Amino acid sequence: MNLTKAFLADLGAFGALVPEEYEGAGMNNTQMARLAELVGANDLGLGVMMGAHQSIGYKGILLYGSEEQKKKYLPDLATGRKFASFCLTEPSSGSDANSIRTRAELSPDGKHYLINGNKIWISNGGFAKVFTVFAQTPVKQADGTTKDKVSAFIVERDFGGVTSGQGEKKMGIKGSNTVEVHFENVKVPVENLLGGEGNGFKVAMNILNNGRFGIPAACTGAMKHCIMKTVEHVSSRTQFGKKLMEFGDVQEKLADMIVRHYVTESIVYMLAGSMDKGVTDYQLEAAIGKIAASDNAWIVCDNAIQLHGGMGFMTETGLERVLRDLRIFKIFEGANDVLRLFVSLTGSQHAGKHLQQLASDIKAGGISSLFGEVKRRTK
Ligand code: MYA
Repeated sequence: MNLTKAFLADLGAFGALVPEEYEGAGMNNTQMARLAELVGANDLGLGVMMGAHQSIGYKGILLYGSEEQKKKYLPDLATGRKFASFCLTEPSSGSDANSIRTRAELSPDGKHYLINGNKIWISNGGFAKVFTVFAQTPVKQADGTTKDKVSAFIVERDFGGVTSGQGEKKMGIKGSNTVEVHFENVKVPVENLLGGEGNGFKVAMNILNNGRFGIPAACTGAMKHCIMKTVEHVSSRTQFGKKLMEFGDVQEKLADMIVRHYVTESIVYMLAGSMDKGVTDYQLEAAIGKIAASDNAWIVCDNAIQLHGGMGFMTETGLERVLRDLRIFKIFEGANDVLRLFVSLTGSQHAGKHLQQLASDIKAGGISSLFGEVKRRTK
């Protein structure tokens, strides 16, 4: 792993999106998607390690960091001299990200926060030196009361009080390190607040939105790998006197795999391309892409195993590992079930706001507003 890290660091693969002025590779999202695709085709566990570092681990610094924060942290992170982790999930807070219990209390002199809490399933958490940590902070409201709100912090292991648990035993992505991370009276300077006090939930959501195209890109690579292996197999294996590829059922399965790959690849590059063009409202597309990619990749890999027959079940063929690695992609970075709800609720929220406006227009302007709306919709 150390050799691989050094090789990838040399290529600039740990700082794909980081501008060159901070020692990054200065790629755009489309180029980063290509990188994720290549990595995903070869080793999804390595992809998770790279993604946890740059797609979410230090993405907050890139998106919300002050100039000082960027200068201080990005060069070490972009070059792989240091690694980063994203610390949101807790024992009692997975999909319900807003309910975290980790707390950050401001010191009486206002110079630092004291962070206490426990995070679980943290990718890279065993060796990361820099953590993006989400914690509840008491925030003064306009009416003078105080309310707990999530804030984001850049925490260094060297601040003291940061400990990591043993590597978790997992079904797949075994090459990626997954641990608990504990914060005990960690003294964090106020300068390390990220994105402003009380804005942490939005910071977390936007980091996730922004990094989410990495999963479809990695899944696209994995699907391509499965398809290529399957094509090789069905065009060389003979049964009942015919090549497997001559059987209609085999052709049908292969066509379905290719369709799923093409659809996912198209979503990846439409999303990454829109982001490169400066589109900022991509949260729905990112969620849809993540759902579609992880579901499609699972089906494609399963079909690849099926078309390989007994060989597909053998470790030596390498597909069972891809299937095990892919399973987590339906769960992490937003469980598909929750993201489906997010897609449908965001859609209805938009319609709801529009209808609310119409209702107040009718109250103010009478029934003619309703006729106007009916006419507009009929058109
Ligand atoms: S990291 C952990 C991942 N965790 C999650 O993804 C948590 C999932 N939960 C959520 O996303 C939220 O809690 C949900 C909302 C969506 C359930 N964008 O009342 P609300 C706004 C922008 O609906 P809740 C990991 O797994 C909303 O509009 N805004 O909230 C590691 C509202 O705003 P306003 C959003 O019911 C994986 C406000 O927030 C979004 O509490 C390693 C409250 O909304 C959004 N998305 O919950 C990955 N959602 O108040 C490695 C909500 O203004 C990958 N809001 O109306 C590797 C890939 C390979 C890469 C290879 C690279 C080389």
